[in-house]
Amino acid sequence: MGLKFFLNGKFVEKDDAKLSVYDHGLLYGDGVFEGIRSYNRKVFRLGEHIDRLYESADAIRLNIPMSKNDFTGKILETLKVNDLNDAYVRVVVTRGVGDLGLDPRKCPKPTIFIITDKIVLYPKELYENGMPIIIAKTRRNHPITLDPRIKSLNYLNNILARIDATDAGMMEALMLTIDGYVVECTGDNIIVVKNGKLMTPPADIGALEGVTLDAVIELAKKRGIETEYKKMLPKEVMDADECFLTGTAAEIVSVIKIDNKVIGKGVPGKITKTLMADFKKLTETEGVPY
Ligand code: PXG
Repeated sequence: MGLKFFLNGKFVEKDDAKLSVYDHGLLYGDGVFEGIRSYNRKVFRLGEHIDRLYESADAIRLNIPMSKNDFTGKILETLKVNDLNDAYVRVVVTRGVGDLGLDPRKCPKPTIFIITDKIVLYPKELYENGMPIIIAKTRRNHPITLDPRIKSLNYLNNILARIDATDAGMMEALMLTIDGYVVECTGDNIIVVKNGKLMTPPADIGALEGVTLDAVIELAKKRGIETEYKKMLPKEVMDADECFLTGTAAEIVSVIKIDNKVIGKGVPGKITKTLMADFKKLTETEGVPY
């Protein structure tokens, strides 16, 4: 039996989950999305993802015609219908079908769909040995043009940086702000460890406020590790003792090299490995069941 997805109020087979070419999500990237994971039939931080979805929608003045409660219920139902124990959930709300002009007022009804499937971001050995990355040539969108805190369907900025990584033979790229500060990778937040302290760039310089990042910061605090939101230039990140990325899809992955600079000892660091284990335990214990 194939996968069934929620699309505009109904469950449809994967092959029948089709959209209009007049959908503004497709024509203009006019919409928002979330990527969520479930572990052992429990959805990790579902409330946080739902909140961020509605905040992203608000930020583009898209009114989701469903309550947060109903939306949450539909996500859980989609996971149940597909009988998935460990899944990746992609939730998308677009401006909907309109005409061939930008005007969002021509789109009377948002398109809503929920996909539940599997996702593997990086190969297993990268989780064990760490990952080399590059600094992308493509700079992060400036918050006054398109705020990266909005998880919009307009991901070309990230995709161009991801192409920079591929061109360099790498899996991931670190993005900088226009004025050269480290912000985040193409689909992950970045954390560095220096002298036992955790540091991550503040979201207001142009990063997504990551759900995984928040969880890791909580875990670090529980262990008495000091944490700080800090604007950092690439040199400070490259001189760190440890570095790792966090994201729903990636979970936690160690960074062992940035451009030609080896980070720390060139292997996943002690605090990184501790937090990886803490995070794994957290995903196994908390979550919304279905
Ligand atoms: N920054 C960006 C730009 C992201 O897109 C994160 C950070 C991490 O946030 P969370 O809340 O997930 O910890 C993301 C989210 C993919 C993929 O296919 C990546 C994300 C979401 C969905 C899919 O690589 N990253």
